Amino acid sequence: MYLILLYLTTVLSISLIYASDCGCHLNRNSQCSNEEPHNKYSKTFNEGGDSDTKTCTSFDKSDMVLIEAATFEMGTDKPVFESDHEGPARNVSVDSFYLDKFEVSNGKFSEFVLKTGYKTEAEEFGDSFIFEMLVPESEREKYKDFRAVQAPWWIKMKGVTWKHPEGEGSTINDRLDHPVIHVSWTDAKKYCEFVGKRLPTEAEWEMACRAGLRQKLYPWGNKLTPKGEHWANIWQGDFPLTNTAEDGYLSTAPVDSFPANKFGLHHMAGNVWEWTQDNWLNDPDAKVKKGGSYLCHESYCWRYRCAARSFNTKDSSAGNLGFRCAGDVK
Ligand SMILES: *[C@@H]1O[C@H](CO)[C@@H](O)[C@H](O)[C@H]1NC(C)=O
Ligand SMILES: [Ca+2]
Ligand SMILES: [Ca+2]
Repeated sequence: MYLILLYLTTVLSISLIYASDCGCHLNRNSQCSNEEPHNKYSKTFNEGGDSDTKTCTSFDKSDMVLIEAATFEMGTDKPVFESDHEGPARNVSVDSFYLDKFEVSNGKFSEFVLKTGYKTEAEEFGDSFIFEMLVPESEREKYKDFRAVQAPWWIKMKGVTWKHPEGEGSTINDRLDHPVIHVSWTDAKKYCEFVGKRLPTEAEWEMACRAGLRQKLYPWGNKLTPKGEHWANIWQGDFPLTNTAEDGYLSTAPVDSFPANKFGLHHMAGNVWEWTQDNWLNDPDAKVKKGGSYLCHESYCWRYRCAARSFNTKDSSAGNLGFRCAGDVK
């Protein structure tokens, strides 16, 4: 799937040239810069920096957990997808950091857009990738030839944005507590910087996913459905034909639903993929994403494991890809 996304979004991609600037300046709630936030309400927010993330410490820590510095075993010696470089298992040390308990919701992203006038990359491009089953019935015929070549269940649909996840006729009004989707890595980074935070590194994300457990598949252990219950929003049934939605959700679920892991974090596995700060194999235009999504099934995309990893180009967006933010302790 990601190869196709990569291909198509590369074809689509335009390069936005960003002036060097610190996102922290743009955080009206933060004390991390003494400088006047010169363009905090203006449309020029879009042109603000793409520089290295500056650290801030005065962000809102409610709905975040403090994760203590630790050494943990990252990756696995039993990789499911060799080409994803899931292995080998190795000890990695991570400093203390804060992490959002939840994926960033539509509601939170709306506040950000209201304050900044930020326009996402999907809004600039005019389209985004959507899973075929979620294309409104009335639009299916029109979009039948807009399929991704090797992953025909992905449709590149016009007018699909974070605000209109299934195109122009759709809204997020009834799912403000669901994760924001159709956001690129750059969009995610801008959001986190605006609230005085940053994207987590892959190591931070994976340590948080494992929540102190050693070499377990999932954020809670090795059993996918403990006591027969669904602990992650993924795909049940026969991918990509039938999703029984036995876990209650065909698409995204509220960010605070399903059990949290031991660190109090929701949806580290499933719901939506989450962007991390890291480059994929040293390619600065491709970024690591973690956790799998509501479209993942063991038969096809068994990537709702803590060790699993994948990537997209940083300007890609899709209906199953979101993010959460991290913050520095000092
Ligand atoms: C990580 O460190 C622990 C404790 O020193 C050790 O038992 C374990 O074998 C190490 N794991 C790897 C993969 O090197
Ligand atoms: Ca589901
Ligand atoms: Ca997730």
